[in-house]
Amino acid sequence: MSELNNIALKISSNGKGILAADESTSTMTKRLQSVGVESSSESRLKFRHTLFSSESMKKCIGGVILYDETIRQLYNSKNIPEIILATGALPGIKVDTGAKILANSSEEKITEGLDGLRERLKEYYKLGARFTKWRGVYIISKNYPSELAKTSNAHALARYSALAQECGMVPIVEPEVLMDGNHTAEDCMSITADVLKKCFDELIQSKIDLKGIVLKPNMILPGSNSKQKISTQEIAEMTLECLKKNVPKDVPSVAFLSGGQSEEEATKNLNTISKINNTNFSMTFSYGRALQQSALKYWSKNQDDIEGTQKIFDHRANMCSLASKGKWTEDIEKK
Ligand code: 5MM
Repeated sequence: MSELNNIALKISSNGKGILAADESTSTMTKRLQSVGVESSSESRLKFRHTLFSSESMKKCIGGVILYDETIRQLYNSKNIPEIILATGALPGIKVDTGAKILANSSEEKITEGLDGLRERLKEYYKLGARFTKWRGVYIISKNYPSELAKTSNAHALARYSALAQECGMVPIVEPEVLMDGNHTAEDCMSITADVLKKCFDELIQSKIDLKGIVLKPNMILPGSNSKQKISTQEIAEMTLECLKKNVPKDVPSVAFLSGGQSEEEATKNLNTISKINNTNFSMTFSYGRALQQSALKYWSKNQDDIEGTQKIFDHRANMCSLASKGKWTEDIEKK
C-alpha cells in the first residue's frame, strides 16, 4: 500500500472520521457571533483547543482539518499540529482560498487558491499537515449548476489534488452540491451524479492516484425548502446508488459533509448508509457543524467549563463513530 493510501485510510476508516474545524475567520466569526461570543484569535483557539484535547479524539477522530490561522497557533507553548498528533489523529489543512463569483455566471462560484499553491503546500507539510482539503460549491436552481461551473470546479479540484499528492499529502476532494433550494432528492441525485462524473474525469486526466484521495461529498437529500419528505432508507439508497455509479472503485473512502443537516439527522443518515453499504468504499463523516454545534452552544455560556464542553463533543463524536459502523441507535443517542 502506498503512503497516501495509508493516510487516507487512517483518517477515514475503522470507526474514525474527520473533524472539519477549517472554518475561515469570517465563517468562524459568524458561528461565534451567532452564540454571542466575540471572535478573536484567542477565542477561536480556546474553543478549538477544547475540542482537540477531548477524549474522543483518540477513538473517533482520524484527522482534523485546520485553517491557516490554527495550524500556526500555539497552546501552552505546544503547536496545534503536535497536540492533534499526540491524540493519534493526523493534522490536515484547508488550502483553497474560498469560493468567489464565477465570471460569466455570476450567481455561481468558483473556488480559488491555485496560484502559489505548490509553495504553500510545502510549508504546510513542514508544519505537520499530512492531508489537505479543497471545496467546490454548486447551487441547484432552474438554470444551475451550469456546465461552466461544473467543468471549472472539477478542473480546479484536479489541479489541486495533483499538487497535494506531489507534496506527499492526501487531497480531500469536496464537491458540495448545496442543500439550499426547493429541489427534490431526485434533482439532487442527478446533479450530484453529473458533478461527481465530471470531477473524476478531470482527476483521471490529471493522473491522480485515486487510492490516495478521500472523497467528501454531500448526501442525496431534498432541498432545505422542499416539501418532499423521504425516509432515511431512501436517502441512504439514493446516496449509495449515486456513489456506486459515479465514483471509481479505487477510491478508498467517502467522508460525508453534513451540509446544514442537524446533528442527529447527519448521524442517522450516515448510520443507514453504513448499514447498507453495498460499495467498496469505507463510509464515514467529515463534519463541521454536525460535530460542533451543541458543544459550541454550551461553551458560549460556559467558557471555563472545558470538561462539560468536551463531554458534549465526545458524545457527538461517539455517535458519529458508531454511525460510521452502522451501529448507532436512537436509544444510544438519548443515553
Ligand atoms: C467547517 O467549514 C468549512 C469551511 O467553510 P468556509 O471556508 O466557508 O469557512 C467547510 O468547508 C466544511 O469543511 C464543509 O462544508 C463541511 O462542513 P459541514 O458543516 O457541512 O459538515
